[in-house]
Amino acid sequence: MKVVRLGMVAGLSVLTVAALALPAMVAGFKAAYPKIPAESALMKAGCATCHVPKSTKLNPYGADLKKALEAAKTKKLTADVLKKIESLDSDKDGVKNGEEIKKGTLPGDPKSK
Ligand SMILES: [Ca+2]
Repeated sequence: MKVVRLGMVAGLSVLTVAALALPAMVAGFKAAYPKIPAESALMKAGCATCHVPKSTKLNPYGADLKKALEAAKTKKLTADVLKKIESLDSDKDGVKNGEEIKKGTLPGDPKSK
């Protein structure tokens, strides 16, 4: 019983951290890219820009972004950090991250390009 309760507490903590961290990340992303097409998949993606939907797991774009944040020794998502991975094609769909963002497609999802 104790183990189950401990697991629930740990699970809640993970959810709380995610809920606190992600809106700031989404806000940082949208501030860096104010011209994302309004009705695009990217504009609707929110957390799924960098994460596997409904998960804290990172998609390939999120993983590259994490590396860039670590290299810049920051946790704050800025335009400078985002620019560093624009020339990559994180999801390997043949379209570079920067181009995908301009078009409003998902840089971490190879089915979106
Ligand atoms: Ca893509």
